[in-house]
Parts: sequence; C-alpha cells; structure tokens
Amino acid sequence: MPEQKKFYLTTPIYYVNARPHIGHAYTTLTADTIARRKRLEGYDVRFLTGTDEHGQKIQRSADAAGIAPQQFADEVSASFRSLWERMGITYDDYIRTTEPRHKQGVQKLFSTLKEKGYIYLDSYTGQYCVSDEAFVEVGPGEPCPDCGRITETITEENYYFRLSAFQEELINRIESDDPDYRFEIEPAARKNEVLSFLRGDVSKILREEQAVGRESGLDGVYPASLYSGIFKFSKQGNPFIPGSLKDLSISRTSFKWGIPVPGDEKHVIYVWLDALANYMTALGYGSAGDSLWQKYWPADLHLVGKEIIRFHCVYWPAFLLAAELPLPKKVQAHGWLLFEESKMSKSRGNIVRSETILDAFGSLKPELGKAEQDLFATDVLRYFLLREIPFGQDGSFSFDALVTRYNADLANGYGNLVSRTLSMIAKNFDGEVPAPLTKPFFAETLDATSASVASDLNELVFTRAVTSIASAITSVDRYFSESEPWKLAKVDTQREELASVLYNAAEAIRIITALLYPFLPYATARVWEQLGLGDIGAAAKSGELNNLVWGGLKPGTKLGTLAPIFPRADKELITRMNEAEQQNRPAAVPAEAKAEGVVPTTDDKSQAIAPPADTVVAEEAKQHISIDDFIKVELRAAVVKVAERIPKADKLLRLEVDLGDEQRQILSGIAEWYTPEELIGRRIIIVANLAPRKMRGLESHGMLLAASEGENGKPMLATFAEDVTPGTRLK
Ligand code: ME8
Repeated sequence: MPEQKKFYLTTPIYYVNARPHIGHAYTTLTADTIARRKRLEGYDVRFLTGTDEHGQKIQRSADAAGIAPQQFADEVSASFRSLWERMGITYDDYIRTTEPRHKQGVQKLFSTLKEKGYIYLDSYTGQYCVSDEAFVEVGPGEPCPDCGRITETITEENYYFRLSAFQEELINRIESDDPDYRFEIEPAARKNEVLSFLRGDVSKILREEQAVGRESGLDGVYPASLYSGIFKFSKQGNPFIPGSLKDLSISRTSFKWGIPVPGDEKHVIYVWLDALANYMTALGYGSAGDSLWQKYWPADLHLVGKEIIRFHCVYWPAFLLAAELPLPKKVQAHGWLLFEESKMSKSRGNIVRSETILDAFGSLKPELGKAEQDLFATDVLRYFLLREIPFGQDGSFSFDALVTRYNADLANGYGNLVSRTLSMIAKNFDGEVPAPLTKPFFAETLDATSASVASDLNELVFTRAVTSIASAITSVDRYFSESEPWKLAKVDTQREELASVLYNAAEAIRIITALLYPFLPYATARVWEQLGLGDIGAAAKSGELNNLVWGGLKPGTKLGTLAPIFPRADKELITRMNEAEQQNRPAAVPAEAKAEGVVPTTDDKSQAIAPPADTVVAEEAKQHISIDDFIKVELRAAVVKVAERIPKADKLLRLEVDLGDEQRQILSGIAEWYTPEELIGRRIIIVANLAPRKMRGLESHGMLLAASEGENGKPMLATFAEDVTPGTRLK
C-alpha cells in the first residue's frame, strides 16, 4: 500500500483574555472545512487548535478579574473548547500553552537557540505595546503604530534573538518558487507586506536616489552598482537593505506569567516565542514521545488572521531556521470579519457571538435535541462565511445577510431540490431509487464541477467552490422543473421518463451532497441518509465522496426516512439575533479610554488590555447591574475653567474643571476634535471618583463623558440643556 500523504493543519491559538466570537469561529470553521476535505481526499490529517495563555495581557486581565492567571486561563480556555465541541469541530488536538508538554518544548527550543549561538543577553529601553505583546519603534508616550494603543517605556535586561541573521534567507525562501525550499505566504498582498518588512525601506532610498539622479542629470539611469553598499540583492535579484531587520527581544523580567528561561528564572520567555512553538510542542517536540513530531512536522498549513502575519512569517521561520528545523510549507492569512464597518473585536464591543447564531438557527429545528441543533446551525454559519466572504479579504457580517443567504441557497436551493426529488421517489416508486433510461445533459457538467471544486479547495478559493456547487444546484433544479415530473407521474406510459428524471435528479443530489460535505457536514449527513446511502462519515473515509463518477447511485436503493432539512427562516430571526447581541454590548466608550489605550483607535490587532470592565468574569455581571452598582459611580456636573494642549501629546488636553467646592485637573483624549478655546465654559459630566491616573507625567483626577459614533467618530461631550450648578451629582 502506498504511504498515506499527511497534512498538518493549524489555527492560531487564541488568547484567553476574552471569550470566543465569530472571528475566532471563522478561522476554526475554515480549518475544519479544509481538514474534512483533505480527509476525504485520503490524507492523514492532523488538525490542531488551542489557546495562548501566557503574557502580560493575560496576567492583567486575570488581575483585573481578581483571580489567579491559571484559573482565569482554565475558564476561558474551557469556553473555547466547549464551543468547538458544540460546533462539531474535528480537531485532533487542543494545545494549551500552560500545559507541561508545551513548557518543556518551549524551554528546549530556547536552549537550542542559545546553544547554537542565536541568543545573547543585552539591556534595552524601548516602547512596548502590551496589547500586541511586542516592542515597537516609536518615541516615549507615542501610540503603537499598529494598533494605536498607548505604549509603555520599558527598560529591561533581555535575552535577544539574532533575527537579523536571517534576513537574506527569509527573503530568498519567500521569493522562491522551488517547492522544497520556499516558504509560501498567501495571499500575495500579505506576502508583499512581509517582503517589504524584510527588505527594509528600499523604495524610500530609491526615491531619494532618483531625486539626486534628477538633480545631477542622471535621471532614469540607476545601475545596480550605484546602490552597492546600500543594497544587497536576493537570489531572485531583488534589492534589500542589509541590517534593516533588527534583533528581537525574547525575554521579559517585569512580570512572571510565562515560561521561565531555562537557567535564568527571573526571565520569562517572550509570549510570541512561547505561543508559536505550540505548533511543534503539540506534536511532542521536547517531550519523551515524539512520534507525532517525526510523522507530521513540518506543518503543511498555518491558517491565521492577517494581523498576525509578521509573527508567523518572520519570527517563526527565523526561530526554526536557527534551530535547524524544517519550515512550515505555507502560511495562509485570511481577512477580518467586520461588523458595523470595523473589525469585530471584544475591545470595540462590536462582536457577534457564535452562540447567538447557534441558538437562533437551532430553533428552526425544534424536533432535534440541543446538540444536533447546534450542529445544524453551525452548518449555516460555516456555509455563509465561506460562501459570502472572498477568502483572504475582509468581509462584513450581518444577520440580515446570513438569513437571506440561508433562505436563498439552503432552504430554497439545495433543501428544496432534495425534498421535491425524494418525496416524488417515495410517492411514485415506493421509496426505491428507480432506474434511468437516459443520462442527463448535466452529467458531464457535474464532472467538471467536481474537478473545479477540488482545485478551488486546494487553492482555498472557497467562495468559487461554493458558487459552482450552487450553480449546479440551479441547473438540476431547472431540469427538474422543466421536465415536469408531476405531469409525467399522471400518465402511465411516461413512467420510464419519470424514472429517468427522478434518478437523474437524485444522482445529481448525491454528487452535490458529496461536494457540499466539508461545508455542511451535519445537513449533508441527513441528505445522505435520506438517499439511502447510510453514514456519510464512513463514505468520506472509504473515499466514496472523492472521485465522484456519474452513476454511483444504484437503482433499487431504498430511501431513508424523509424529513425537511432546511426550514425557511423568517425576518423575526434577524430581530432575535440582533437583540441577543445588543444585550451583550458594553456601554459607550469614554474618550479617556481611547486616549489611555484601553480601546483601540485604529486597526485593532488583537484584544485590548483588559481593564476591569473588559474582563470575561466581569462580562456576565455586566449585562445587568444593580442600583447599588450604579450609585458607586460618582457622576458630577462640572464647568471647564482651563483647557490647554499638552506638549508632544497630540491627543490629550489638560482641563481644569470647577466642581463647586473644588477645582480639578482632568486629562482627556479629545484634542483631535476640540480646541481648548471651544471647551472653556462648557458644562460637562465627569466621573468624579475614578482612581487618579498618570498620563504624560500629569495626574488625571476623573474622566469626562462623551459618546463617539462609529470607529474614530468625534467624541461628543455629554452636557446639559439647563444651567446646572457645578458639582451637582447625577443620579
Ligand atoms: O492573535 N475576523 O490570538 P487572538 C477574522 N494568541 N478573524 C478573527 C477576527 C475577526 N474579526 N478576530 C479574531 C492571537 N480572529 C494569538 C495567536 S498563534 C501562535 C498566537 C481570528 O485571540 C483570526 O484567526 O487575538 C486571528 O488571527 C485570531 O483569531 C487572533 O486571535
């Protein structure tokens, strides 16, 4: 027997500082679809997911929730895992970075990198973005260029990784076409992003040189020799600036929640080195039994969201090269799910939870138990995400679009075709698949569909795969309608023709169902049973769902019990889902929160540093608060007496406000929208009993209230229509 080809596939391991939302489900469902498809193509698939549990962000979230980080991580990790169970995700392993097997492996990787001379100790002062868990190159007090949150100045003696040593090799591998050497990044836009990062700002130098060239009359003549000394050239002949890739700090001493550096335990290992290693430690790298590691490494596909591409395409392959280990074959980035026009993320408060969709669509099938309802609804969500959003691009999510797509493609399309075909076989042929006389025109078309779906799925072009299946459904449906089998059924002499129409439709359904299986595993299993073909899981294993050839459905096959698969959803479901999510939304975000970096102001890279109200544990309680809770917040009317800009802080204004019996200093992140002059004399509302905070060396004693519409909208100050006395309490 030829050796079975293996396919090792991973999702990112998700941070445990927030509960899962459909952004996480998007990656996991996509990976599950790929895993199912690869299995039915005969691959020995290993599918890994899990949770990322160390680092300052998690420690802070746990502190804010008032529980130990391990307990915090246990709870949230369990919530991810149980959601994947509800959704029927077919992962083979679930790695948690707090597990001993992982810690051992990470320490082994660290020691290996050190032994090989790629790690050294040095001291460094820089700006650290806690949310991205990364040092960033900005000045003190400036926001993170990636996510816009305020960075922290950190001076530490750190271990460094000689990332700079891998610049040229990484460029060569990413640019290469040689399947044995290349490190593949998809889509092209992300590959280019990584390459420009690795090459340094080549175009800037070219522009400068061109300007010099123009002045000196050399315009347009730039031989490579002109740039020697500035540029080097990759194997493919592309210029890069040597030295522009800097070494990477890979340990921290200012907090404890991480894996200790072997032999120097006051340091913990950088959370991204820790996290990325999960792809190896889950296979037993660094543990006694490493047969899985021997069998499955290197990974065939790391599936990630586009915001973590640099970690996966620069740091990760560099660590592996340094450790002299094979690189993953491919990193595939997908786009973001947007909701209300910005990236869905917990910190923005614009998330949609998978549970809302499971509950709503599950309710369309009251005859099922909860577990099956969940699986049915998961099919709907998965189908929608992969059909609607071109893979690799950002895509908007809305309940409206979800219901519309469900009704059009599943209830009226696939489901309706199945039900009208099978019920006519039941009625006219005693529930047995009749024998055909003729082969329909679409038999060949379906062969072509099977081939194109196979190649689309191989290239991860899900939308095209699903669209071509949907158009096959439309053709078969049209054939059915135009053949008018209900009329043929009334005439005895046309029984053979009737048999042909029904056979042809049923056989087409078999092929279509096999193609849809990775997208709709629950529903296609029901159709398969109704066709009288038994267990679709067994068919997937035996290869029956692959290499589909017309005629596979045997005449005489006894149909299973018929029942509607996709009941129509009405608009009320949209309202229900919207309401369920509204109840989960946090209140409006105060302008200070933005300025202080609690809430992202530009493209969000990950979850925010969780303040108390942004923690998972607080989340449940947050839905309803008691009057006693409200009373704790001291809201007061105040009048702005002084307002001025703060040097070198573009976003902050310093205000002095009159509270009747005292004058207070408050710092507020509204400088982009308000000039100091227009604020003086304004009556505003402040939270008067907020613990003082230092920003830019100044203390802020309170917070003003404002409402911003949409992402980056102007924070409109809460104010009074009447002349309220300064200091008056709001209740
Ligand atoms: O980044 N749209 O974890 P994380 C699409 N622990 N996908 C989304 C999404 C959205 N709105 N929101 C989240 C981390 N995702 C690290 C990873 S890997 C070694 C360490 C998905 O919890 C997407 O896959 O912030 C994204 O990359 C991932 O969740 C980020 O999850």
